[in-house]
Amino acid sequence: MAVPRKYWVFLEEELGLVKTIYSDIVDVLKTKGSPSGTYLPREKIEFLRGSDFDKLIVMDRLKPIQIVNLIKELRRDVIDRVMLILEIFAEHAGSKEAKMQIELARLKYYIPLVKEAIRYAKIGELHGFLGAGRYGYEKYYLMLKKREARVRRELEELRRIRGMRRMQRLKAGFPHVAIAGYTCAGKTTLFNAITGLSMPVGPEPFTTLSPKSRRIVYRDASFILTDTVGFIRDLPPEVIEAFYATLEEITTADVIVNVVDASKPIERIRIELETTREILGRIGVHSKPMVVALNKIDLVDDYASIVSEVKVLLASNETLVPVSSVKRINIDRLMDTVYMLVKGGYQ
Ligand SMILES: Nc1nc2c(ncn2[C@@H]2O[C@H](COP(=O)(O)OP(=O)(O)OP(=O)(O)O)[C@@H](O)[C@H]2O)c(=O)[nH]1
Ligand SMILES: [Mg+2]
Repeated sequence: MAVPRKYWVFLEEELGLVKTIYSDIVDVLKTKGSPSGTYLPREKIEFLRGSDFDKLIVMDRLKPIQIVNLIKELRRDVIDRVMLILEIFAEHAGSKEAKMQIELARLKYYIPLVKEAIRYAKIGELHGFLGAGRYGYEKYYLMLKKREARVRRELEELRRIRGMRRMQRLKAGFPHVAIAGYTCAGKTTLFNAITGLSMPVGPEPFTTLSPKSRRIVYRDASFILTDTVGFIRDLPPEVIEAFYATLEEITTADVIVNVVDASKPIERIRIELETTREILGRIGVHSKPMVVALNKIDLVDDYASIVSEVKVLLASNETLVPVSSVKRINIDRLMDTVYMLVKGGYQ
């Protein structure tokens, strides 16, 4: 695994991503990360050539030419951070829609790679590359393009159905509350605590890929609560595009509950808040009423100081409620805040 300088401070999180799929990490190579044709400097490549490993994972977004060059140089499998995230998503995709969303994201990322491979006339040099097998890259490329068009059409259809369901909910007059936030913050645990359901939760990233909605009655308000897919730093645009139908559940929400993990250092909390805001901005969500659910408060020793530190990070449309979804601390207070915001928008 090669980690560029910009991610050294996030080494734990990056390792966590890799370990979700690959349990046996032989070595962690720190590198500057360069725009050169092979991304890694010559001496690192020489070092890797003589090392014993099956696959190199570069925790950066590489250009297609860089991936192809690395595969050629090392004669081993090479994937980058985007491909890794797509693998994790693929592993966790349960619903048909999630599977197709992942496939589209993968196709969008792989097609330029195959195109690059075609430019290498000597195809035999790219050993086992992208499973092209006996087809040859030209045929493979055409097949991928066709498949992309088909998946896109099918997803459009699913998106239309999802949109219709959403319209029905709107017509029925139910406001919509979406639970969003960084991956592993505890969104599904909170969703379960509120709804009484037991959707899968877990310490590994991207446990939830299909949004789940449930009608909630709280005091005299009825609203639809939706759990959504988690965010991460540098989430590839291909993933955002492929998951747009899912993320639309957030764009059409009246209120957003942004779940934040209070047990992380304040600098990480700041980055996660920013990441969530940035991704929300990218899908067109700006200054909606938002409750910041500062979750996992049961793990925090100095409750008062973490709350005051997070408070200063908030924007004017954001209200803070410290909670523990596991220990069910302050869930009522969170619901009261959501209730007020929902009522505020619907009177
Ligand atoms: N101690 C503690 N652990 C929590 C709390 N809420 C969630 N967790 C744990 O945090 C981990 C992630 O929880 P999830 O609910 O799966 O998180 P998520 O945000 O839905 O994650 P993704 O769907 O993967 O994006 C799990 O191991 C939970 O048990 C909490 O309030 N306190
Ligand atoms: Mg989840």
